[in-house]
Amino acid sequence: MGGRRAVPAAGKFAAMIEIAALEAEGFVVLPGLLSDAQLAAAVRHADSLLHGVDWSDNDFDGRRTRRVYSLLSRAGAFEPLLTHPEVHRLVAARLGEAYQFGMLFLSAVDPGQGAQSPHFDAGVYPLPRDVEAETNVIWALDDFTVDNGATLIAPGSHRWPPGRHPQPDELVPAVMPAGSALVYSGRLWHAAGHNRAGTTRRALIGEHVLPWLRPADNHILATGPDGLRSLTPELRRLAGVAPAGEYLGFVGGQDPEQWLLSH
Ligand SMILES: O=C(O)CCC(=O)C(=O)O
Repeated sequence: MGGRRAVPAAGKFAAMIEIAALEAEGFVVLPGLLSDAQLAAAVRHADSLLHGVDWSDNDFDGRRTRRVYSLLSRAGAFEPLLTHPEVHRLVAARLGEAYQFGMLFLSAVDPGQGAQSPHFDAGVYPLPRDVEAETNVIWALDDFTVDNGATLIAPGSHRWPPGRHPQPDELVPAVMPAGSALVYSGRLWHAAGHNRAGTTRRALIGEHVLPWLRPADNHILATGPDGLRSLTPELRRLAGVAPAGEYLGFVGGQDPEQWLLSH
């Protein structure tokens, strides 16, 4: 009995440390969150989505990088990643209980892709730097190594003032095994690293943003009413169907969830 009671207490303590690290450093790595079966299924799903996809046509996304957006109608084996309770516990600790997906995409950084320009994801919003508008996750579908372009992060940079950019020696690679999650503040400066290896580095990247902001991806339009109806209530909420407040996000004067299920 005593041993059984110790496990949740230890788990709660570990969770508090992760939240404190996320607040203090702007990121936390959750190693090996996925089971072997979940990871293998996610990798298979990634490969099926990437089939026939061309490299991106711009420098930021990466001209040796393949990306797939609008994933919600084909979440498939990504669903356990998109709804992982360990990730959402951290996101809720930073954003509160109500939030939605922002940009959501699969990224395959192929050999020879140079490093991305450093940026912070919440830079798309004209908000003061000290507002935590997003808490995001990068799921490693392959081992993230120094050679294959592990995400470069500038620890503590979520607290930097406007206009302060990272110097090259302030960026460190977030090395982690496949199946791990890098959870980070939308204010943290980071970039995809240079892939000098001979293999592709795949990642599933999900932003979570405050419910009253316009998300980077228009999930409602991309998924459509039928697609939304076929999602679980949790994914529907994350798609942005849930109202952001009493008079924010209703449709036809109704709660959008009820509207969707009655039309
Ligand atoms: O692939 C990565 O490591 C990060 C990509 C990224 O930050 C982005 O494209 O916004």
